[in-house]
Amino acid sequence: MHLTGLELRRVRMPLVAPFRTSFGTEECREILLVRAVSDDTEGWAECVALGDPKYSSEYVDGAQDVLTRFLIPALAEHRNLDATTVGRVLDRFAGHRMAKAALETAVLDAELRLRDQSLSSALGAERESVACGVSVGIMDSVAELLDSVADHLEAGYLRIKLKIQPGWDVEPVRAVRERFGDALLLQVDANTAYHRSDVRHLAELDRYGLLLIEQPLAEEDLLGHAHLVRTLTTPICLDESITSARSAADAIALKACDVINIKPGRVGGYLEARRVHDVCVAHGIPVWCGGMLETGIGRAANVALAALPGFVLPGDTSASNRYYRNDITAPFVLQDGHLKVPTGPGIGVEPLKDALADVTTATFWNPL
Ligand code: OSB
Ligand code: MG
Repeated sequence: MHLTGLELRRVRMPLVAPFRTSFGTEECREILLVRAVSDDTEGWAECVALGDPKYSSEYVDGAQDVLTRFLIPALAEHRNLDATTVGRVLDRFAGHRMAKAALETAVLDAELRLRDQSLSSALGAERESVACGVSVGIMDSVAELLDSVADHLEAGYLRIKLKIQPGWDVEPVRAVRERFGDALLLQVDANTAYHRSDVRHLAELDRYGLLLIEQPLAEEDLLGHAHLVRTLTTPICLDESITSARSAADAIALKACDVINIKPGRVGGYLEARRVHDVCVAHGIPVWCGGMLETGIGRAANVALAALPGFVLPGDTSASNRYYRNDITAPFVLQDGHLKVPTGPGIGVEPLKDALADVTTATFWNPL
């Protein structure tokens, strides 16, 4: 495929409610979109980097900078581009996986549209819909949290994930269990907020029958997580620590996790995300699809990935209205706790022209 250029587009979208985690509060999503343009078609992707380098070292202005100065110019040397070639060309640059993922995915979307193939079928998906959970932020009070969880269960979500941090962990978990009962699928996510010295405190969560504890310790602390796996009865899930199929294989070999959260942006794209999935399936490690508060563009691709057979737990693939009043694609709507996997070519959705224009703050055209 001959690409004529790549457009970088900045959009700004207010969340329906502030989303608080152990690393900060997100009120408005600053997003970078990539559009790959060829003579015959175009492809879209969403870069999942957040505004600040707190969840990971990447941040949206940094992603835009590395794309503009290094990653896109590197593609200009190549006449004939497909997603696999993009991945190989970008490999010579260290890190910046979220920026690389966006570029590769935009090209992949365009390539699949030319072939008239859906992303879900290209990845080897087997399901027509995916089971959805919801990630519930830290709140000012337990009463407020219980109201929020009740609303999400009313909407049909099949699993609840509570964000936790020191001072907001055992008490909210206990209260949610007490109010909603033992049958509720419940898990927690610490986003690295704890230390090895907190092991005995974390073990207090064992009595609440959680599906898993996500990323309690630092990104680099595989041995600390391995100690937790041996010490706690609750399964340990890694998010931030898993940056590639190789790091997934290492974490599994070190017995540093029982479950893995796969986020395509974090591992450098959907092709690598499938390799992480395959490694996990080969080792009997259950996986689920994480989220980064995506618009419909990123969500469409995540839902396709979540339809692969190894995704045996409900994902953070919530409906559009959990995040945004007006999504930039046709909204993803929850049906019996599930989202439908798009079946059209590529990611299967396109931005709505007016909705996109309303939230766009800048566009940059990079000819190839
Ligand atoms: O750790 O999974 C996380 C959102 C932003 C950054 C990191 C995380 C999250 C979420 C929300 O938990 C997932 C979503 O609903 O998109
Ligand atoms: Mg997480």
